[in-house]
Amino acid sequence: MRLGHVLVASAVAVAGLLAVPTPALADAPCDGGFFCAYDNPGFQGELMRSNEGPGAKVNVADDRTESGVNNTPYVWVAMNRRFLLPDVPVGIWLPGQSIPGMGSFGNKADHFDVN
Ligand SMILES: [Ca+2]
Ligand SMILES: [Ca+2]
Repeated sequence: MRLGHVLVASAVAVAGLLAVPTPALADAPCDGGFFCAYDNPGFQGELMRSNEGPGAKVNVADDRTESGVNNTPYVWVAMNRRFLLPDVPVGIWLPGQSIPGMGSFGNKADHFDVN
């Protein structure tokens, strides 16, 4: 019985650790009206900031983006360039959305399409 309680408590603790909330926009280091891309998870190491609008293709250092903040009213799509194949999306940011880590899609984007 006692062991059961310990196991339940451990499971709850692990679940709490996994449920990492997206930081509030006010905490993200990206100015209002801009999209910012970062070299590392957690919005560290800014690679690019832009306030381009719909239709723009915004360049970023190849294969480095791992997090981003979208403080624009537009949709930003991270695109990976492929040899002899169409570009493929590796991340999408809705207006106002922050993504603290792209996981296995990180370190692939070569430019962003703004929609
Ligand atoms: Ca990186
Ligand atoms: Ca790439």
